[in-house]
Amino acid sequence: MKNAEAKGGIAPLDVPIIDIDPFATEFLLDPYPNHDALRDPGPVVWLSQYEIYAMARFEEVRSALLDHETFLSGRGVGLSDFAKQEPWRPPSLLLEADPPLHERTRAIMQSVVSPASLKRLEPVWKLRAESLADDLVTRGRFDAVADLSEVYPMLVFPDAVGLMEDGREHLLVYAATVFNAFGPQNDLLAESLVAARDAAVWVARACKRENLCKSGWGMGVYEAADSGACTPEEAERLVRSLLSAGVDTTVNGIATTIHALTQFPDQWKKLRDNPRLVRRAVEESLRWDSTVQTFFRTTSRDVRIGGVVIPEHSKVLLFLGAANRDPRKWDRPDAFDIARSTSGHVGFGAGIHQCLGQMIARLESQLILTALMERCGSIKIAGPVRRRANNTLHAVESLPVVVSPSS
Ligand code: OVV
Repeated sequence: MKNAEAKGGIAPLDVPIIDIDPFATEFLLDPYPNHDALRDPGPVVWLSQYEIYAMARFEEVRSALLDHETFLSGRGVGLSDFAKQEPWRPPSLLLEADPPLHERTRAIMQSVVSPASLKRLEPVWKLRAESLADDLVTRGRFDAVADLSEVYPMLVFPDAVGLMEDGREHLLVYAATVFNAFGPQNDLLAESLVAARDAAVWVARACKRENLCKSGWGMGVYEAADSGACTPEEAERLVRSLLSAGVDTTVNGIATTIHALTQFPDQWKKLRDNPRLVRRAVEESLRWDSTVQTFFRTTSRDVRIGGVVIPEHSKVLLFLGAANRDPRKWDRPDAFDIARSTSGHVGFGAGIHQCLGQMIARLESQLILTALMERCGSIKIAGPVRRRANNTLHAVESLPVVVSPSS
């Protein structure tokens, strides 16, 4: 056994045994060639490397996400079982919580990150997208990660939360570690934890009330505490959720959308011919190359799936990215097609834990993509595309592109 934290027990008799390591670097860099081997043997498989159950078909993944009473989040949504192992940081009160706690914290966050607050922010976010796109088109050649996808969310999100100015660059390092920490204790996590030491200190400071602007989502959470919805300590940890989940996700989501459009020039053309497809393009990108590839749950009871019983207290790895390309669900699953219906995709999860920030993510993606598409006739890969291995995110490190101004 590779990992001390994954004491899943001996291989069950009735479940296909798979020896693929979904947290090996090659897998993380390019998960797709492995997905058939995880989906085809059965609705539930056993990953011998970690001694855990896994599901990679759309139906079962979605059903598990919807059944939060059987598939718990409170024992962690990573490999580590919080009932057996101390988490690397105090658990998220949102992501790593079950009802009734989750109902209370989710309601607080939903009242703070409201559609109305986003509507107020949209005009400024649009201007910032347009000004960035102007610069990039003038340059003609740029890195769609370093110069675009890592830039735009940082131009809008930290201000919306109301974060202090100094040290915001720590956000990306911190988030990469948060997402690495859902995987096993591999080299990737070890290196990430070392790299993020200063970032974790900064994030802890940034979440404090005295370091947040008066208006902003962060202070909004503290105001909820003032009215009795939670304690000030809970508010601090809920602000941490915004910082953990709100940056690296959109950074990689935007990079992935652009990557997809460079690989499918006909789709770029289709989008330029019909800009109203931008919403669908963003959604299809999440389906076709899901930013969050995996999350775990822990079973609260014996649960029968297909012909097999997953015993209670089992960690189960859910392959969201594989579900979103399951041929049992999707026609031509590997084709990036911005005109298709992506209804039901699990790129934002499903059920009570479904992405709280999905409206933020969609707005950022749509605004920057629209600004870019209005200015660029073509966008082409202009150098080696590099992936960044992460235990949870399908991340892009470098995406050199050349754009031509629209005629
Ligand atoms: C969805 C998500 C990812 C990472 C961290 C958190 C949430 C959090 O709540 O801290």
